[in-house]
Amino acid sequence: GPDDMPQEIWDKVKNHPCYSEEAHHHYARMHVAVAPACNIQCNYCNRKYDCSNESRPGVVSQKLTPDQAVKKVLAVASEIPQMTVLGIAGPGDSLASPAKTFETFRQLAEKAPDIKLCLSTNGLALPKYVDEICKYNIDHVTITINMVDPEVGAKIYPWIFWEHKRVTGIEAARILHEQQMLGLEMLTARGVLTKINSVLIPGVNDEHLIEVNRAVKARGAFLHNIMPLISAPEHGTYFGLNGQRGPTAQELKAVQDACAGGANLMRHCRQCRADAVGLLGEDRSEEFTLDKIEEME
Ligand code: CLF
Ligand code: SF4
Repeated sequence: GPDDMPQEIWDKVKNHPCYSEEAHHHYARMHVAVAPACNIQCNYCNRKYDCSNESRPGVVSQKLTPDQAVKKVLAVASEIPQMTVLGIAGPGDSLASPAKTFETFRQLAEKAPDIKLCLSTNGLALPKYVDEICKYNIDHVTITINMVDPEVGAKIYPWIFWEHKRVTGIEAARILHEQQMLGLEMLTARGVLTKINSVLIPGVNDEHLIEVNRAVKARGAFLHNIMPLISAPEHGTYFGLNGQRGPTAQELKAVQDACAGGANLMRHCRQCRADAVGLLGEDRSEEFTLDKIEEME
C-alpha cells in the first residue's frame, strides 16, 4: 500500500491488477498475442498452445499482427474503461519476436499514452532489449525464473537458441541463468518494476525456489509469483507425457510460506491466456475477437 512504498513506486502499482492485490478488484488488463516464436524449450511447454511463462497452458490464442493488436487495444479501451494495462505475454516469448512486440508498444505509446505497458519474457534476450524497453516506457516486466542453479535448470530446459546455435544441457541452463540475472539487474538499475514468475515443479525445483526467491530479492525484484505446474498429459508437454505431476494446493502454499520474509509474493495470479481481456479471472476475450472488433467500427 501507499504507506509502505515510495510514491513513485505506488504510482506504478496502484492500478496494475497483477502488481497490487487491491487493484485487481477494480482494474483490468488485456493481452495481445503478437509474439509467436520462442528462443528456448521448456519441458512444460507445448508449442501448439500459449507460453506457460505467464499463461495457462493448453489454450490457443488468436494471433494478431501489431496493427490488428493496436486496433483491438483501442476497441477494448473504449468498451472497458477500467482497462489500465496492456501486456504482451506470448503465445511464445515476447522478446523472441522483438520487431512485432516493440512495433505494438511503439504504436500504443503514441496512440494510447495512458495505458501502462507490461511484458513477460523467459529472460534469455532481455539484456539486449533493456534500452528498447525503457524507450517505450514499459514500466512492468515479468521474467520467468525457475532456477538459479544450472544443474536444476538442465532438468527444466532441454535447449536454448543462442547466438545462432542450439545449445543443450547444463551449458544452456547456465547461459539462460546468466542472462536472466543480468536482465533483472539492468531493469532494477533503470527503475523498471519487475515480477518474477516461477513454475513450481515438484521434485525438480520445489526446495530450490527459496534460493530463487533470495536471489531475485537481492537483485531488486518487486514481486515473486510462484505458480503451479499444469502438466495434464493431454496438453502433450514433455513433463506431462513423462508423468511429472503438478503440485497440490498444499504443496504450493508450503513453498510460498517458506519464502515468506523474502521477496514479496503475489498470491492472486490467475494464469491468464495470451489474449486475455478483463478483470483477472473474468475472461472476456471472446467478446473481442477480430471479427467482432470489425463489427464495432
Ligand atoms: Fe499480463 Fe502478466 Fe503484465 Fe499481468 S498477467 S503480462 S503482469 S498484465 Fe497477472 Fe495474469 Fe498472473 Fe500474469 S494474473 S498470468 S501475473
Ligand atoms: Fe514454451 Fe514459453 Fe517456454 Fe517458450 S518460454 S518454451 S513458449 S513455455
